[in-house]
Amino acid sequence: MRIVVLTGGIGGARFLVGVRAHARRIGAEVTAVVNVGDDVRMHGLQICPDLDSVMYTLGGAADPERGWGRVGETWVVKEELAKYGAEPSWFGLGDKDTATHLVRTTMLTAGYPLSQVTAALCERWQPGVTMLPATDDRLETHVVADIEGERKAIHFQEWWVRYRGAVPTHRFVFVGAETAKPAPGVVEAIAAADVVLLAPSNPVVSVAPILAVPELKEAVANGPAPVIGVSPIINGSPVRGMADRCLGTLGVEVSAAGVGALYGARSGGGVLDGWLVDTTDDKTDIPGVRVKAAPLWMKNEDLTAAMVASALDLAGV
Ligand code: FO1
Repeated sequence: MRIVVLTGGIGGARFLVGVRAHARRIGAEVTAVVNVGDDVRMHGLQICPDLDSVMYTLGGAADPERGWGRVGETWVVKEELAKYGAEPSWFGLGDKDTATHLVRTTMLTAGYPLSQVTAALCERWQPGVTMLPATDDRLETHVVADIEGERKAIHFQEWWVRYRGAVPTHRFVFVGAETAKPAPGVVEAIAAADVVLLAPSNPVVSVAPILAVPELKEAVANGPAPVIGVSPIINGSPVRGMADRCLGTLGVEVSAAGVGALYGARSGGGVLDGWLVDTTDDKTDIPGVRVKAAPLWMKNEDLTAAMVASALDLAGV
């Protein structure tokens, strides 16, 4: 069996740990198509937070408490940059993490596309799934927000890390998405998949930028594989992160039903065939979508693998 997962950062990475565990049990292959909208250039280095969260988590090197970057991290580079007064000072690069950004930036500067750079980095981390960026092209999430009384478009990282999303926010823009092409292997993986899963990642700033790549969306929406989404909202609250702020900006209810309706049924121009919700949300009804309830708290690998089994069951594969 071939499983494709559209995913963002830490929530998606934890979901992928369960996907990998379940795939090993049933002998399936997994391809993760990862959001690049959070990517940013800082201090001359190309940072890919979601690719790195997935790679470090599956490679057993992620910091479980911070939720991003490397476990056992040190911060000498950050401290030294601060002593130079180098901006942005609100964004922290750990020393170990910096090595990843140096290798990535060197390879990108030498002309390798992000997909090949990611494959090279994964040789070290052996994530056990094929990791593909959604696109090799520039695609960045920008946020239109009021900053000190002035309406501006700022990079997603500035909105989230510097302002913690706590500024009047009007919309999210996926700069470059319209002309971006799916990275090599993405459309092929979706076309050959037995099931496509939407990880319980932020629907607005993790999954939406992936689906904003026109040929990628087309491959998912019109492909042969059933598409099953896993709700990132349990009983009215996001599993983690800022999905509530993002959904609020779009005027979408922070609920399993709200996010399911945002993705929409494939039959109605959306992407979903099935929507897996938590048992506390078992009354959820999305027109045109099969809804199933299962425990969705990803407390450990076994519980997460059980969630994945429920998603495959819903897909009928
Ligand atoms: N999150 C923070 O809250 N503060 C930081 O200084 C920060 C630095 C950082 C560096 C590399 C990286 O891969 C991620 C980093 N993050 C940081 C996490 C990141 O901002 C977001 O949580 C994700 O982009 C959302 O998935």
